[in-house]
Amino acid sequence: VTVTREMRSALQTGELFPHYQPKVDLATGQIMGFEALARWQHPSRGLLMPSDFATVFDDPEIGIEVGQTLRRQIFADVARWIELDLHPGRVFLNLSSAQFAQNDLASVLLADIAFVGLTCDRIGIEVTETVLLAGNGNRVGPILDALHAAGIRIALDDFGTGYASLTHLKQFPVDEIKIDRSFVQDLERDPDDAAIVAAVLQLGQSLGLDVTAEGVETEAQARFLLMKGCGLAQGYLYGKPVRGECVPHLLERFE
Ligand code: G
Ligand code: G
Ligand code: NA
Ligand code: MN
Repeated sequence: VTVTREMRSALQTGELFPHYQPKVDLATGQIMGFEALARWQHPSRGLLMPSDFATVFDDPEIGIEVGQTLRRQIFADVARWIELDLHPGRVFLNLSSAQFAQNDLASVLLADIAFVGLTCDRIGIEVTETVLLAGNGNRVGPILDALHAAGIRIALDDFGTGYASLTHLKQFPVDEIKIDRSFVQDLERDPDDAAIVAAVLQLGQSLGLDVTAEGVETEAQARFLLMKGCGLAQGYLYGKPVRGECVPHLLERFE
């Protein structure tokens, strides 16, 4: 309750904003895009991470407004980078379950993209399996279908950690799966994790899906992933999430 009330004022004062973490092509190290991750510059508690305020994303009262505030900043940032002649690739935002309670989520999201002059080939969304399972009166499928048809790519986040059902990959217009960092972390020591990662990569290949490995921190992990055919990676080895202001500098290093 308190965090909801505090977030209401945070939305007015601009304390909630995105950071961006690069997604790279494992083979070349080139930046292929970013994931936008929420941060809250709290007036007394400092910079908060999503784990400190995760409840607001799914709060039925405020989740929709939180999502709107973040996505408008994200779209404006991406439009600015393109204006600067930079090539940010595709930028993914996370959608929460509460946001799918909004009937017209697809059309307002597409309108926000168009408002800043962006096209959908610049944008992707990430949803977890929990979001797919929540269903929201079967709104999730049609909304994802509409976004996908418009050219937005759909990534399934934290793959393998939830009530994973392979049916989701058939039932929803998924373009990409993201291997949760809990599987990547111990890749070198835990043969079970190594086997799971290899199996997910094979599944991705068979179904024609992009696969991103999350939480890549070491060269050894990167080598294993590359050897098993993983295309994309995200993690501290390539870059921590940074403020939007830092992204042009990051991109210029790679141009
Ligand atoms: O930034 P960090 O790695 O701590 O993020 C932790 C989790 O919070 C991630 O799983 C991410 O998907 C989620 N998250 C980050 N930003 C957002 C957001 O804007 N909306 C939603 N729904 N989840 C987010
Ligand atoms: O929930 P999601 O998987 O989208 O969130 C990613 C979270 O993981 C963020 O909080 C981000 O800051 C964190 N993160 C990103 N890269 C790494 C990494 O290489 N190692 C660790 N330990 N955490 C990471
Ligand atoms: Na995510
Ligand atoms: Mn993730």
